[in-house]
Amino acid sequence: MKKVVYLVALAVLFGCAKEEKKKAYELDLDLTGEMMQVNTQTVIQDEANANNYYSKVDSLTKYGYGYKIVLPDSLKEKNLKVIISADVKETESVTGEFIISINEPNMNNLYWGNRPVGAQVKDLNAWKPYKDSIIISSTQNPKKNSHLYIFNSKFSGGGNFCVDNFKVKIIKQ
Ligand SMILES: [Ca+2]
Repeated sequence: MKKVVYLVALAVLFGCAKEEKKKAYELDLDLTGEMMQVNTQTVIQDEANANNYYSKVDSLTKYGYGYKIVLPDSLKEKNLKVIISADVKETESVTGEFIISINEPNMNNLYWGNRPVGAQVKDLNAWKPYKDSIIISSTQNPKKNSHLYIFNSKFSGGGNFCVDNFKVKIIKQ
């Protein structure tokens, strides 16, 4: 039976303008004691709505907004299902993706996975709801000092990859 052990669904790109701005620009803001925001420099104000903020990257910026999560021991050596949901928009090429990795403090990769949004999103210049998941096996999630990183990226192609309302849920299988 699946058991939801860890809900880190964050609406950090939601909310009122004042609150959003504060959160968006406080680097490494530790929201729960167990997670931080990463790549907050990619968060910009929405041209169409001054109350809204979202993450925008191109193939030069590469690394977009996301989360660094301290993996508790209770989740190590377990199969984890990581569920990602967001609103996404591509402007020229649908090459954006979500990256999921587990890293030791020296950034040695214990796990690396990706989910290209092109599998679901075909249209350009329109915000689309996106949801996908990835399974990390227990062997890829060893009992070591580690963090789980989840962020968006664009490594190739023209234009911008935009992400809003980025939420993550981790389920122990
Ligand atoms: Ca937003």
